[in-house]
Amino acid sequence: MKILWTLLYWFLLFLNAFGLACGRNVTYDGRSLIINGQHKMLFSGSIHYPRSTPEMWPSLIAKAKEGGLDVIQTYVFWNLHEPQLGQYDFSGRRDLVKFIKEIHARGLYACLRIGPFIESEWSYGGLPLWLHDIPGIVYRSDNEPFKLHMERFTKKIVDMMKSEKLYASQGGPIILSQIENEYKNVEADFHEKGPPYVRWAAKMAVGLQTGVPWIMCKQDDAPDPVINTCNGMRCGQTFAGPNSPNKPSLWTENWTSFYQTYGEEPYLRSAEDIAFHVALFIAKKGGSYVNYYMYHGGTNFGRTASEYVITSYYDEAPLDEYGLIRQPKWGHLKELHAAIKLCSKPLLSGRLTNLSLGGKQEAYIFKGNSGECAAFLVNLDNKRDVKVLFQNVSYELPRKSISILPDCKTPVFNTAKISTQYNTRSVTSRRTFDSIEKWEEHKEVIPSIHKTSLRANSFLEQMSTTKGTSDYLWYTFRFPNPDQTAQSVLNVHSNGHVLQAFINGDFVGSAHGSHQNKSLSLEKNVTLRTGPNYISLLSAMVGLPDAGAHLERRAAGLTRVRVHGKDFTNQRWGYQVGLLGERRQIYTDHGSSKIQWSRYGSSRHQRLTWYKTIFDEPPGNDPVALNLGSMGKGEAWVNGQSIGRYWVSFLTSQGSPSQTRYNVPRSFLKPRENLLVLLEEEIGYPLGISLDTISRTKVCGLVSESHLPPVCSWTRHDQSEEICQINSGRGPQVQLQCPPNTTVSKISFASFGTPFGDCESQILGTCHSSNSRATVEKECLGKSKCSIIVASHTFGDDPCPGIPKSLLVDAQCK
Ligand SMILES: *[C@@H]1O[C@H](CO)[C@@H](O)[C@H](O)[C@H]1NC(C)=O
Ligand SMILES: *[C@@H]1O[C@H](CO)[C@@H](O)[C@H](O)[C@H]1NC(C)=O
Ligand SMILES: *[C@@H]1O[C@H](CO)[C@@H](O)[C@H](O)[C@H]1NC(C)=O
Ligand SMILES: *[C@@H]1O[C@H](CO)[C@@H](O)[C@H](O)[C@H]1NC(C)=O
Ligand SMILES: *[C@@H]1O[C@H](CO)[C@@H](O)[C@H](O)[C@H]1NC(C)=O
Ligand SMILES: *[C@@H]1O[C@H](CO)[C@@H](O)[C@H](O)[C@H]1NC(C)=O
Ligand SMILES: *[C@H]1O[C@H](CO)[C@@H](O)[C@H](O)[C@H]1NC(C)=O
Repeated sequence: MKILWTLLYWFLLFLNAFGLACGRNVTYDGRSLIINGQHKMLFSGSIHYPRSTPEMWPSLIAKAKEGGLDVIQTYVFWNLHEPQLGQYDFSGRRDLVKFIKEIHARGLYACLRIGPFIESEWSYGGLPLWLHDIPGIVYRSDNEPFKLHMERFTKKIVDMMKSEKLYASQGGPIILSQIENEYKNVEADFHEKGPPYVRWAAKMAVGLQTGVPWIMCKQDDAPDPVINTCNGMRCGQTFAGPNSPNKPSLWTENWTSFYQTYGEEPYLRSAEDIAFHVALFIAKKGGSYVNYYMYHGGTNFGRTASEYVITSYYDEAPLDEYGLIRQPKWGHLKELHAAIKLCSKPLLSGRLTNLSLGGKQEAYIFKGNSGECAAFLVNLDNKRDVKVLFQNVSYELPRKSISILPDCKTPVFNTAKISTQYNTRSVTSRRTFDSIEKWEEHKEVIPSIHKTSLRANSFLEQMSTTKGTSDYLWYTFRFPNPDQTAQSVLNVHSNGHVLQAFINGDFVGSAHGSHQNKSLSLEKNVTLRTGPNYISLLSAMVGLPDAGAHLERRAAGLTRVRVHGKDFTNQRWGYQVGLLGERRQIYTDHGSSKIQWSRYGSSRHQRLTWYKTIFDEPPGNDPVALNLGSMGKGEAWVNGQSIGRYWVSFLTSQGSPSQTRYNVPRSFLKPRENLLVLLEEEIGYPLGISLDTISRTKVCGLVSESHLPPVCSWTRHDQSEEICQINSGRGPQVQLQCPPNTTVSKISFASFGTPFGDCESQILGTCHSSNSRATVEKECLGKSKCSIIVASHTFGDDPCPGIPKSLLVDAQCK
């Protein structure tokens, strides 16, 4: 008998060691995903591993977890992993396995969106450009060459995840994977080749036997057992629902903002609006999975951004480009998650009923079998705050808001009432480069036709000529002065994106398109000389296309050139792929040392100049950014690593650049003598560049007496988990929290009464408690966090009885 027990013990140990015993069965039904037999309400956030650095991953994931997320979602970036057919790269920022393991280490789940077409404002939508050269290929269609490579890469990734035991079925964190991406947007363009491709993709994916469900987003005909999911801003209103009663409602992209292109202002989506639509999706559509796209956007390093997309990606997300917590977005969503988690039981097992509470007011009630009850009270009226009666109790509902009642009685959260703190980004200039001794320059040679070796008799298409190795393609031509007149007209048309024209080495004009209209034309009066004239046209791309059907048919570069009315399009042009500085890797230590650099300003300014300087790392841990506000357009490298394209001269309708600060991750830096190299395409002023550090040390709270108290008081449940208990009794509070390792050093403003303003600017109102500042200082100065109950008794007595009051506090952390 004893031997039997011993054997059993060893057997169990063996199972455990191989991860079999802890494998989790992931299935689903009409209500939700089911993990290990349990229905789940899951909040998820997109964080794309190559848009930050491995050094940033642990803290990003930890902040996501603290913000109440259960799942981290990422795309897989095919062209990053297989830059050449069969040559794979999973190093550094490309280390997908390390990223997934980091998610696992923090106790979160992962959703792997393999695609492998991903769009994602990523160069070529993630497809490797070498696909273009495969004969007969049609991307994303029932096309054998494409399917062959798509299957090969998908299998490569799935096998990699399997061999590292990363699927939940193997004890790992991956609970979902995605095949294709928003295909319904383009399916009609593929006519009869579309539907069989969808069926093939689903079958191929399911055949890979991951043990976890597959999803297709925005694909209402996703074949069983693949789940169709919603992407968008307002799935609570727009989602037609799963295509089978046995599939749950999942929202895979809840856009927290929107990507930004050059010439555009950032898209601001308020925390209140996001929270409203998430709560509506859960209440009205029975949603059980919501993913924020993006939770952290990060940086499009190098040339990875797609057409006209700026280098900073979704900076407005709950974690900003630098990974700093953006308030109140992060905190308001954290409270929303906590409030919804308090409703988990009735939400996941209860029955849904609804009732009207007025013209534009509705209640959604979830009732469980053992008496659990949760309610969502919705005011769809955008203009009016209302009072509603629900189960004989009166509730105030601000305009366009949802109150969450985890017991059908007590509202713990309202989507329009922010009780979490605000914070703003502070920028400190750490280094300037304002003396000419600090800079050296190197002028790129403007090639004329006898310096180029590639020839063709009609215009070459840009992407298929550069093969994506450079943004730049030179078109060069030589012609005799047509009729001896000095004045002439140059006329150029291009499919995009940016054109610079030189005649006999002199700049004559430039033009660019935009995200809305990529094509451009240039018409310039030019002076010709007698004898041969040399025309050099530089066509630059600002990212490869990433969206729409038939990417393989897209064209960029020049389409027509006329001089003096005569068409020179179908003549023998010479080409140079890329710039000489790029070819010599002038931006690396090694490449730079082999270049003849000149003193800054040693000759007249020229378009296309390389600049070089060195700098020491700023002290501390705050994120670092380069302010390139004095430059025009180009690319910047720090110690050989590209921090991305910049384009400061393309102004928005408000007259400002779309982006002036460019993220320099600390991990790119060494303590001393970092090499900074810039390629300026236009005329820039490097002496105006500064190196800044970024912090969010200014915090602010604005809470009224009628606010709800914070959703949770967190109590330690066991060693690892904190649980949220409904906060009772203590009333509304202003809660301030400083960034790690800092404390409140100054109260810049404090008023309990009727202060005017918000966290940008503050003025005292007619009602003001003279004890406001002293009370707040006593509670907060020198502390890393503090909370003040918003009620008269906190401040001694009531400064204006009968008048609704609030507390506005603005503080500085140090
Ligand atoms: C997973 O769960 C489903 C449904 O509950 C069940 O039918 C199946 O046998 C389970 N599979 C494993 C491997 O436990
Ligand atoms: C309430 O439920 C009924 C019956 O299920 C449905 O027809 C109606 O559209 C729902 N109303 C709202 C506002 O969702
Ligand atoms: C509401 O009040 C009415 C009459 O006062 C009573 O009959 C009813 O049971 C109450 N309903 C609830 C849900 O308390
Ligand atoms: C796009 O720009 C080109 C060149 O400036 C112009 O000819 C064309 O009409 C524009 N197209 C649209 C749709 O605005
Ligand atoms: C070129 O010069 C002519 C005559 O001086 C003038 O009318 C025309 O507007 C000019 N065109 C451009 C594009 O500058
Ligand atoms: C906070 O200070 C500790 C101890 O000095 C240090 O180890 C840690 O890295 C600091 N954290 C941050 C976020 O700066
Ligand atoms: C996604 O979240 C935002 C808030 O971040 C919200 O405004 C939006 O409506 C949500 N999208 C959907 C489809 O619910």
